[in-house]
Amino acid sequence: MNMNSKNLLVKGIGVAAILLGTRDDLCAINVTINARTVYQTMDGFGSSERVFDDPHVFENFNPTTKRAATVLTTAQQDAVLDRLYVDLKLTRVRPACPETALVNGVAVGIEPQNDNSDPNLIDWNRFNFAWKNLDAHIDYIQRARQRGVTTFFLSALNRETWLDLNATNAVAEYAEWLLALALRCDSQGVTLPYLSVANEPSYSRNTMGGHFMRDVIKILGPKLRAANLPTLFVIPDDVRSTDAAAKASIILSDPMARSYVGALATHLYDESITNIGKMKTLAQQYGLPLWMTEFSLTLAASTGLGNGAFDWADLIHELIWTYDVSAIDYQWGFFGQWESGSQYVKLNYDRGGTEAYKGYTLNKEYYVTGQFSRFIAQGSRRIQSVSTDTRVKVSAFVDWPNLTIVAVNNTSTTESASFDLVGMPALDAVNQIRTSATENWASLPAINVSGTKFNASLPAKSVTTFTGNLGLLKVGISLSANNVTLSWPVIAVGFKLQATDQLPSTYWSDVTVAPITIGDQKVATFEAGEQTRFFRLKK
Ligand SMILES: [Ca+2]
Repeated sequence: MNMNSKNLLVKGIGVAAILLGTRDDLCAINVTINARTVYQTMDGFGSSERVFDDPHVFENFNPTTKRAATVLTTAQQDAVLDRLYVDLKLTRVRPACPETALVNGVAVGIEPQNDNSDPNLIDWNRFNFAWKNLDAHIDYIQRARQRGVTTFFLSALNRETWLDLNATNAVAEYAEWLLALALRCDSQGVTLPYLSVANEPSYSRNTMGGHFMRDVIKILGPKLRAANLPTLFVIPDDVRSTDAAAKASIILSDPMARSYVGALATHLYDESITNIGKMKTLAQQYGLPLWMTEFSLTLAASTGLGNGAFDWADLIHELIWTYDVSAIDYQWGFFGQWESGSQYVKLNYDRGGTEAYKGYTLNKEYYVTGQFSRFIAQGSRRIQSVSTDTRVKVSAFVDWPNLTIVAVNNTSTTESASFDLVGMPALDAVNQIRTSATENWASLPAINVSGTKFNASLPAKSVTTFTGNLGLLKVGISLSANNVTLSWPVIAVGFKLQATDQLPSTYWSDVTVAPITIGDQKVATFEAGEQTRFFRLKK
């Protein structure tokens, strides 16, 4: 290097330093939150699940009990469930069930041999639902449901070894097997709202094609309804988006199969996450929610993503904001320390020694997820959020009267942002809760809102959640000529206009006039009658 270029280099550094020092003043990041534009309805956050005494959770085995060598008492299990479903407010469970294989030498088949040659006639004596075949998962769902879980679906890790997909009746036999599982759940008090035909049908364990899945749904859908079960299919729950989209296309292009589908789902392994765009296209085309049903930071490298907790926050943001994903399930809610990073709650034990349980650790991913899951209730609507700089990634949600704004800063510098709240009632202040390298769900001082704006500082590697209360939902009413016009904010999604002739009233009827949208208001206009009428908005 000659002297001239060295001088140039020094000058270059000097200029860069000046720019860094004043960057926040020169280019403040502006974020506009616009409640006039509404996107997907959020379905919640959850995880896959294995039961506490599954040997796989701890990668150990007690030959006497035939279960995991590490044992948690019921109270210790309850503490973990409380962290996941009470504190973190997860509302979804995805049991790794059924799993039909030899596990540590123990056959765990549910229908180890075909019950009979008639796929329309279940011989219950030939089925075994014991423990983690199914009944332990039903018990888990019940305990989770007591803590607020509403959404759960079985996803078959593999199928019975005797079932040859090319055999005559294979579709009907597989459908019968899934029906038996759904009926068993229902008989034990757990009616499945959803069911996945197979876990990762492009992976090696329960490989099957889109046509096979479509035909299973066409046989099983009517049988579920005949049994009075409302269960809808989650498809195709595949290992990666490209394969998921190919299989989902086959299923959805059949109108009868489509009518039994409740959600599209994919995992995010092996390829760039941008491929989930293919699933978003299908979700829009068929009017279905899109769920991301499994991902682990331990496999982030296969997608080109970083494996830090704030990379996970970035990914949650991307999925929700770019791809309109409405539900996000991490690989495990709890799991043994041997697979560190795959779980929200890490179960510690004396691995390789006594194998005794030693309490749990809440991973940073747990807290990062909580910045979303604790505030974005099921049924919340995402509203528009636009940041002038991708260093600050912001998503926003309304579940009237609650406004939630989640800001992710996954850079290595503190960023300042100015937020502008438009299309909604004025707020006095917003609360802020933050997780960073040194904070977990830290409650920070409220920030005053001036006019429609507030400013916030977002530390390096942090997720900040701002919450505000939009107040009472007010209905505007006006009379013009012979017409009555009622109006209310567009973001009060999920409310229905109802009317009655007298107060107090025990009978409110839905107003049948369909409202139109004008600006940020829903407006319903109808002819004024002779009688007095009272109106209300009801959720
Ligand atoms: Ca059978």
